[in-house]
Amino acid sequence: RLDPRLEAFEARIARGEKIEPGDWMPDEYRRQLIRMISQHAHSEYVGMLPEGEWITRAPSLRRKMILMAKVQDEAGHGQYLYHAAETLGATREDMMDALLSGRAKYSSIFNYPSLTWADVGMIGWLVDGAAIKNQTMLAGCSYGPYSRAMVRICSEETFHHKQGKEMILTYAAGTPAQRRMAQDALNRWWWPSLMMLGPHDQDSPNTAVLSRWGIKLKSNDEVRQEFINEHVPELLEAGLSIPDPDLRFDEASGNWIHGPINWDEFWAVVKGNGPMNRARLEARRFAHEDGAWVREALAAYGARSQAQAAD
Ligand code: FAQ
Repeated sequence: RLDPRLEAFEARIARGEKIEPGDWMPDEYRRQLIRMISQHAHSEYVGMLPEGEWITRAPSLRRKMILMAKVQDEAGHGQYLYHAAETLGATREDMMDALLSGRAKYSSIFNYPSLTWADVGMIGWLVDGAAIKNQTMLAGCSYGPYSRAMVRICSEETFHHKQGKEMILTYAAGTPAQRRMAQDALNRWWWPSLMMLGPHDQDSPNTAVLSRWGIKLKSNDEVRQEFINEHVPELLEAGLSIPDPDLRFDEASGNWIHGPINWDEFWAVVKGNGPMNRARLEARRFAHEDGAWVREALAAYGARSQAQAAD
């Protein structure tokens, strides 16, 4: 017989209720959420780096202001997500230690270099585009704090997506050099963007339990298909070509069908051997050490405020 607490928990999820921090939940539900939310937080945090590198080199003040706001948003998303993981009992120190020691995973996509200014636009269009598809689904997930964080994050990322698309559409209709730059960025970011949505469903060990408990409402392949169906026609409309010779439209299903994904490359990146894995972790370690005085000052201020309040 099922544990009655588990039955009640599953009945709540079936009714569409949100599970909140103090509520009873199976250990595996908690473990899966901490795994996913902390990986997601790390992704936002590391995700500041590929674009952040371009802030000082933005081609106009307007583009610089937009980029600064976007990178700052990613930092904010990391904060909401670390807090959401804390509601499940994870500590900030453990999560940070896991990231900086290389134990934790974060999204494969941020281990690719941003070689030209057009990469900033392509990250906004493709990477935010893929992230929004995945996160709109997660906004409906069964864990309250994660689902609410996703609502806010998705609305901010919608702006990120629009500015990236606007930038690439401008360059795709620009001078031959701008068009080449946009196409080159697409050539490099297309396949990693498909990979970022996770392995094919048959190779996705976590999907079954995540779906059972209403955390994942769509599978990796379903979200990837949605992403492709939205973005392929728009990229083609912009006059760009997609670096997939097997890509075709299937009339029967209404889907764009992609060619084989290089999963060996994906797993190499996930295991720490992508082009930028080492540089990304070094940059985060440096920032963490460089920011030690801020954490000390905040702790001292907190202790003094508490002591004053107690007087
Ligand atoms: N990279 O069983 P599954 C953003 C791992 S935010 C690295 O299918 P699951 C915003 C996976 O962890 C982007 N590892 O896993 C932004 C698992 O290993 P584990 C991040 C990956 O959880 C935009 C193993 O493979 N978004 O971009 C990846 O059911 C622009 C087996 O995989 C989120 O984190 C990957 N791409 O499905 C910021 C959203 N994919 O942990 C700046 C929340 C899979 O068992 C600029 N996460 N793995 O050792 C999710 O929705 C899910 O975790 C998936 C993976 C869909 C990513």
